[in-house]
Amino acid sequence: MIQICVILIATTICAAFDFESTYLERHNHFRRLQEDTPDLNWNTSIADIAQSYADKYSCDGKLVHSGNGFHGQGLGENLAVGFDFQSATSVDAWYNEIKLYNFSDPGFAESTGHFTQLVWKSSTIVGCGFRNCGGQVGTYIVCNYFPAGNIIFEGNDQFMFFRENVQPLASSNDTSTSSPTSTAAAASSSTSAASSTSATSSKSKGEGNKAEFNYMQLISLLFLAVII
Ligand SMILES: *[C@@H]1O[C@H](CO)[C@@H](O)[C@H](O)[C@H]1NC(C)=O
Ligand SMILES: *[C@@H]1O[C@H](CO)[C@@H](O)[C@H](O)[C@H]1NC(C)=O
Ligand SMILES: CC(=O)N[C@H]1CO[C@H](CO)[C@@H](O)[C@@H]1O
Repeated sequence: MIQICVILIATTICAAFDFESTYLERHNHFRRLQEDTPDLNWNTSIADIAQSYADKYSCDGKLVHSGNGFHGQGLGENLAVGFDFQSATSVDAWYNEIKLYNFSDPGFAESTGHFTQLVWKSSTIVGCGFRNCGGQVGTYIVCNYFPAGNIIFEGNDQFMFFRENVQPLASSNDTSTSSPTSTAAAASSSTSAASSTSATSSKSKGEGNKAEFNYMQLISLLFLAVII
C-alpha cells in the first residue's frame, strides 16, 4: 500500500507540469487577446531545434540569438533567462511589451520585438526549449517561431507587415492585459528578411531556484518510490 501511494504521489507531481502545453497555452492565451490572431501550434521539429540551442547554453546569464533556420528560412526567436519556469512568466514579460507598442505607429523596436513576434499573426508554429541553470541564473528559455515575425519590408513602406500582423487588442479584452512581476532579461529578434537585432540583456532576478527545488523534490520522490 505504501509503495502504491508514493508512486501515485510521484506520478501526480510528474503530470502536474508539462513544458510543451504550459508554454504553448501561455502563448495562445496572449494571442487570443488580440483581434483576429489564430493560435500557434507546437511543432516538435522546431522544439528540437530550440532544445538543442538551449542545451548548449553556457549559463552565463547572457542572451545571444541562435541564428537558426528551418526549411531554408530564418526562425523567429524570443529568449529569456531568470523567470519562473513553471508559470512561464517569461512569456508574460514578452507580451507585456505591448505597453510600449504604439498601434498608431506600427513598426519594429527592440523594446517591443518580443511582443510583436509573440502575437505575429502569420507565425503558425512554435517550439521552445529550456535549460535549468540553477543558482542565480535560473532557467533559460528559447522559443522559435515559424514563419518568423518582425519582418521588415525592403521598400518604401518598411513596416507594412507590422500593420498586417500585429493586431490591436480585441475590445472585449481591452482591460485584461496581465502585468508580469518579473524583471528578468529577455531578448528577441527575427533572423529573416531584412530585420536583424542584437540581443538585449538586462540584469535578471533569478527565480529559477523554485523550479529546481521542485525537480529535486520530484527526483527524491521517484527515488523513494524505487527504493520502497
Ligand atoms: C513542423 O512544421 C513543418 C513545417 O510546417 C511540417 O512540415 C512538419 O510536419 C511539422 N512537424 C511536426 C512534427 O509537427
Ligand atoms: C503614436 O503614434 C502616433 C502616430 O505617429 C503619434 O501621433 C502619437 O504621438 C504616438 N503616441 C505615443 C504615445 O508615442
Ligand atoms: C482571453 C480572452 O478573453 N480572449 C478573448 C478576447 O476576445 C476575443 C473576441 O473578441 C475572444 O474570442 C477571446 O476568447
